[in-house]
Amino acid sequence: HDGAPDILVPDVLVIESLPPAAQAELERRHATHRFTSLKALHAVAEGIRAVVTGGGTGLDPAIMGALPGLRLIAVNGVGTDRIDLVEAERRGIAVSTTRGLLDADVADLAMGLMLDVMRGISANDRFVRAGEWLKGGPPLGDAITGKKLGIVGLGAIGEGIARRGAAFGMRIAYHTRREKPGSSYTYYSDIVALAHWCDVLVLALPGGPATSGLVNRAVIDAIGPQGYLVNVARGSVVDEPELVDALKNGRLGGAGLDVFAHEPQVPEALLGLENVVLQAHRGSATKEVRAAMAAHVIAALDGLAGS
Ligand code: 8YV
Repeated sequence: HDGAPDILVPDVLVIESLPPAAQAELERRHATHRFTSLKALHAVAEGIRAVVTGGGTGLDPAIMGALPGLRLIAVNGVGTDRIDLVEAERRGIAVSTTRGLLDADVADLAMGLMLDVMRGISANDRFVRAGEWLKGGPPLGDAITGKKLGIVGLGAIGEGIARRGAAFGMRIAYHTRREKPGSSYTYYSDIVALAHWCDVLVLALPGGPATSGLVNRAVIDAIGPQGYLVNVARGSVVDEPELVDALKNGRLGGAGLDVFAHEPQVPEALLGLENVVLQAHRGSATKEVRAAMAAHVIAALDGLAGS
């Protein structure tokens, strides 16, 4: 032993809620505390060995600093863009994620957002419910089959989106910092060139400083008034004021958005737009995947207890 405390049953600070059954299981196995304020945290800080946070929620560096015995950050997600990984490593804090568990469901939602915004499914639902059909037919949508799908980020989620798009008869191209060896899809080293080429641009890349604001006005204008943007990545990847302005002024054909710069706040100007589909960060939000993610989080905590 290096003199580190024996970690028998780690106290756990829960920042990201797990599904109720998983939360009950977590509380059965470990002493858990909910984060309410740094002041309240200080009362239990000494005993906290682990934190459960979310992919979208992150972990405030001040909290990391307030927990001298922290040994594990268990992310209920795959995005670590809001966790200071350098600081965690410096402090000897392990970071676990639910990598590999949510790829298919996020890719499914991306496909759903494409279908919805291009065919106007949600807009048409509102149209029928409002009795507008009695007065005449709704506007035509855009076909999916045969269209050009541009994907930014070709990790497991991006690959899943590409497979789904190909199954819908779409042509596929992608942009990443480096070309993916062996990929059968067309590579664009320049995101603006990909945006010019495609009919719909889907964002499936990590958040964080390296990608912040990557989808700027030039990219949005390259997609253009007949094109669509779908974002299942992070709100930070898009220049959100530019996106709102382009949607309001018809410089972008439409958007399917699952993530936003300041969740759960969504720009007011988007709420009334018929060519925008809005989701509350639902990428991994299925019963099956969230149960699997929670089981993974609890296993990581159990592993700490046994260490
Ligand atoms: C979160 C996400 O897991 O995985 C991620 O990084 O953004 C989401 O799937 C979810 O919001 C729970 O924190």
